[in-house]
Amino acid sequence: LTGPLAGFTPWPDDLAERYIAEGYWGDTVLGDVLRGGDPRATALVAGDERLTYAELDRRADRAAAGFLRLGVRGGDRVVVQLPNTVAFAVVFLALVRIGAAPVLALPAHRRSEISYLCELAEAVAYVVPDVHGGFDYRELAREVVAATGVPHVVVDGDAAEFTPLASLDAEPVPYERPDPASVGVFLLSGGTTGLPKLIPRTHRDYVYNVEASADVCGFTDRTVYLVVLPVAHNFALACPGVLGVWARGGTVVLAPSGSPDEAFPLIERERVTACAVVPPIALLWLDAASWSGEDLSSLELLQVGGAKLAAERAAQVPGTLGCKLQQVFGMAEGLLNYTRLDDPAELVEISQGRPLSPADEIRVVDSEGRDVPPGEVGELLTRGPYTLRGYYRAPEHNARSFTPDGFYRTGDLVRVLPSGHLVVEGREKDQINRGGDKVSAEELEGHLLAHPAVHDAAVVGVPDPVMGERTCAFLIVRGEAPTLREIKEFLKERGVAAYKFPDRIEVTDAFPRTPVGKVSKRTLLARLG
Ligand code: J2J
Repeated sequence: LTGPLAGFTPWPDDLAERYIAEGYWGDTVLGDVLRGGDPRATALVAGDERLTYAELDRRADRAAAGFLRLGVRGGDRVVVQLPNTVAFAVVFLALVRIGAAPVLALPAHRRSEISYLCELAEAVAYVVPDVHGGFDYRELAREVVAATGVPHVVVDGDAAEFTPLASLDAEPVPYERPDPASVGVFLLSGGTTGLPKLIPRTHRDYVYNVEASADVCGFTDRTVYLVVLPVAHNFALACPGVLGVWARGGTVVLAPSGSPDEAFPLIERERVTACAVVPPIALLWLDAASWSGEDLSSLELLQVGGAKLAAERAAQVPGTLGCKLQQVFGMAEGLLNYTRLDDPAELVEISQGRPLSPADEIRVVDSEGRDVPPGEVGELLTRGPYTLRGYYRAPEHNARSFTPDGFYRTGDLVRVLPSGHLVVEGREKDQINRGGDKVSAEELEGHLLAHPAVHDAAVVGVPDPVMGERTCAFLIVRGEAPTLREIKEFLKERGVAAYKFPDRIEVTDAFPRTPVGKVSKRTLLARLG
């Protein structure tokens, strides 16, 4: 295969036919999701800006014309690194409408991640804010252009030498509607390898993901959804997220962060009904609710996912925040598990939900790939109408990440309750889940090994009451040991996103090994006591 579909692994024909015949996949494309909304209703609130459905629709069509004029075409990839702003909404919709796939980077990513994404995706453009969170993205863009030669940089705000996003606001032109079977958007994988992976999501599988999620979560045109996680993350974007709200005609309110002093006033002012958070934010909210003066009574649903929420804390949510809790165990690769709105309280507290779709196939297997007896812990494998069949342009990694019959190996250890709900019991993959942010141990070890004083490195997740886990790097050094501060400075220089920095380093003489000679991270972790 060449062209836009090269590197994308399609579903086998027989399954694709079944997903169509059974109504999971339709003809709707991502750019259509908000077309059903009442044109006068509010689609988006961000700061002082409020856009109706008609206004957002028009802004998207105008930007689509601007991107076409810039030379962006259907089938192209564009790396989008925008925070929770109107620009994200407009750029995302514009690109998916013309069939150019946004590659959704997080605001925290830096030169190392962005350069790699631009190269892997052969991006024709890179979209950034001017300055956000005290960081100048135009400087990052200069480095990325120097490293990759990405042809266009589009800047929301003061563009300096680059293309202002405002200049793409053009008279709408007709454009070709993308094929629903084509890749609509690329999401980033949490990653377990040296380099991040891209997840191709087709229009039809992602639209199904959005629609089915909106149904399970009871979203309607009355829904007012607060975005506190990065909108570029699958959870906040599509589970049901921003796209799910638009599909039902509700209102999206963008918050800059999940901090109670920013989120709570917005909940009160906009009468927010639903929100998705990671466990550390849920814990902050549980603490802050008792002393904050804001009226949170509009809140009906708090979705918590990305990392495991302790059952004791889960049990406090309804009483303390006055809303329903929904646990969400999801992944950008596809499979979503939700507790249901009418599940008994106990299931909502102790489980991470059950699969979204009747067509989701689940297996729980031992290390030899055999199904474990019902109720026992094993690795979760899955395939279904919205779970990827391969990472983008990663044949070797795909050979390991999927079974021969197309099940995705999640690397998560789960057990299945009689009700079909899953309980996440741990992880087999070499990844740290730092409050929902995923850090690939191998990727971080690779960066650490580049430090002149580091002879060898092994990265582990250390249990933490707030973050779930924090990152500890065990180092074997030559000469004088670097300090944590020096290591962070070094990683910053290398252009690594700050959430991947170790929280702690431990210098050691040798790594314990498993019988097959791999570094025993379990033993390393146990050394911390
Ligand atoms: C334990 N581990 C969890 C949970 C995710 C909704 C919600 C989350 C994500 C997400 C997402 C967990 N308990 N409740 O995309 O749409 C860990 C698992 C999983 C990995 C996926 C969504 N919820 N996890 O977190 O792609 O290890 O997606 O495989 O970032 O997060 O990470 P990510």
